[in-house]
Parts: sequence; structure tokens; C-alpha cells
Amino acid sequence: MGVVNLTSDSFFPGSRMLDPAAALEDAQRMIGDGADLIDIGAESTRPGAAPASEGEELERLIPLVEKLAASNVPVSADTRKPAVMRAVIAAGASMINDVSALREPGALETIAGAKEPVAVCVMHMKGEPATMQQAPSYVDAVSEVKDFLAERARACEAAGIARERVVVDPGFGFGKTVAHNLVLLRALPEIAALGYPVLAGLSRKSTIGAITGRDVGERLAGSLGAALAAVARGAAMVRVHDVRETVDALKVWNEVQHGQTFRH
Ligand code: HH2
Repeated sequence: MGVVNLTSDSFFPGSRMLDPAAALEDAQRMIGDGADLIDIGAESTRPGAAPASEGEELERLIPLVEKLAASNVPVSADTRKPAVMRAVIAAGASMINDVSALREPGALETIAGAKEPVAVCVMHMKGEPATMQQAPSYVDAVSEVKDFLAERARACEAAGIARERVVVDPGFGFGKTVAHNLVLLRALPEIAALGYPVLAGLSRKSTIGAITGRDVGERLAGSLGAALAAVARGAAMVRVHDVRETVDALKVWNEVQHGQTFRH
């Protein structure tokens, strides 16, 4: 999953694309580089970021979703707002990626009632972006995240969303310290055992910076290490800013693991 942020304040400056033509080009390049789908967001969720209005999200997302869907590029829309979900689905999005896990009133019903069946990613976030990184604490981070994801996946199914359309995500960096992120990464097989595909988003996040001592622009190699660690522990999908490099790293890892192309 390649990331395109139609924002001016996303945490990685290289992902900020306020110019629609540049965003389209970037998304197409990521597909050419091997991404299976593009996640488009119009609101930064970095700690302390200002929320985007419904109008702003719609104005930024709809033209790009329409253009990509028209060229058969699978699009995931990163939004928490039911009205935005409805509009992006009508514009051709095939997945809704909700960092609030469909907890906004009306969100579950919006996805369940969509004319075109879409996939949905429910992500764990402790608190709200404005304050979530102020001393996050858990008794047991793994159980708490796992129980939350199981509950949200059950809520999806109870609302009428088919089980095979649900993806879960532990939400690395969303109300979590570096230690919480690492314990969750190590426990990914337990989260995968819930029976839903797992999405992992560690690309260039501050945990990579804390481990490597690198600024956000210098975290590519560390992010590749994290993507491989996530896939090795059962992640079905990785959300990344650097598609070409991640696809290459995963091709090598996959060939070593499964050896389907080069046999002797
Ligand atoms: N991370 C970000 C945004 N959305 N969605 C899911 N499902 N999982 C994630 O880990 C995740 C996400 C943060 O990354 P980015 O979009 O690059 O930054 P910003 O929120 O500052 O725009």
C-alpha cells in the first residue's frame, strides 16, 4: 500500500502532495513500482495535527479518487468521516482506511450500506491525534490492542460488513511509545491469529527514528527493516511511503522464503 497525503502537514515532507497533478503522478508511479493499492489521505494524523474539515477532505480527495479509479488503480481512502466515506465510495474507492476504526456515529452503517462493497481497515488508536502521544500507558498493550481489534471486527460483522472485507491494524505510533510499538510488532502473529489480514504502518515513523537516530528524511533503510519484520510476523499488507524500495526488499525476502522463481 503506497501512501499519498493531500496535506501540507503530514509528518514526512516527502509524502505531502497538495498539487493534484503531482499527487496523481506520484500515485501512478507507485503503482508502476509495484504497489497493489494507494492510500490517499487529506488529514494528517500526526501527533498534534489540526483536523481537516469535511469540505477540505472532499475537495482534496474526490478529484484524485475519481482519476485513479477511472484508470483502474485500487484506491483506499484514509478518512474518519462518514460523509467523506460515502463520497469517496461513490467516486470509486475500493477501501476505507479509518484510524478511528468506524467509531464515528454512522460510520459502520455507511460501509455496510455502501452500494459497491468496499474493504475496510479498522485501526487501533489510543486517544485522539491531538493528545495521543502524551504519556500513553497500557496494562498490557498486546491484549488491549488485540481485544479492541477483535471487538471492532465483530462490530463490522454485526453491522452487516462481510468478514472477508475487514482488515485490522495495530496502529503503530497512535497512542504508543517506542516500547509499545516494538512489543506489538513482536506480537503481530497473535494479532494475525484473530483471522483477519493485518495491515502494518511503520514507514518512517518516529520509532524508526528512535532506533536508528535518523531524521524522518533518512529513515528509508530502517523502514525497510521494519516492513520485513512485519511481513515475517504475518502482516498481509504494509503501508509505505517508499514503494519501489519496499517491493524490492519484499521480493528478495519472498524468494528466500518461498523460492518460486529461481529453482535448481
Ligand atoms: N499511519 C498514518 C496514517 N494512516 N492508517 C493505517 N491504517 N495505519 C497506519 O499506520 C497509519 C494510517 C500516519 O502516516 P502518514 O499518513 O504518512 O502521516 P500523517 O498522518 O501525518 O499524514
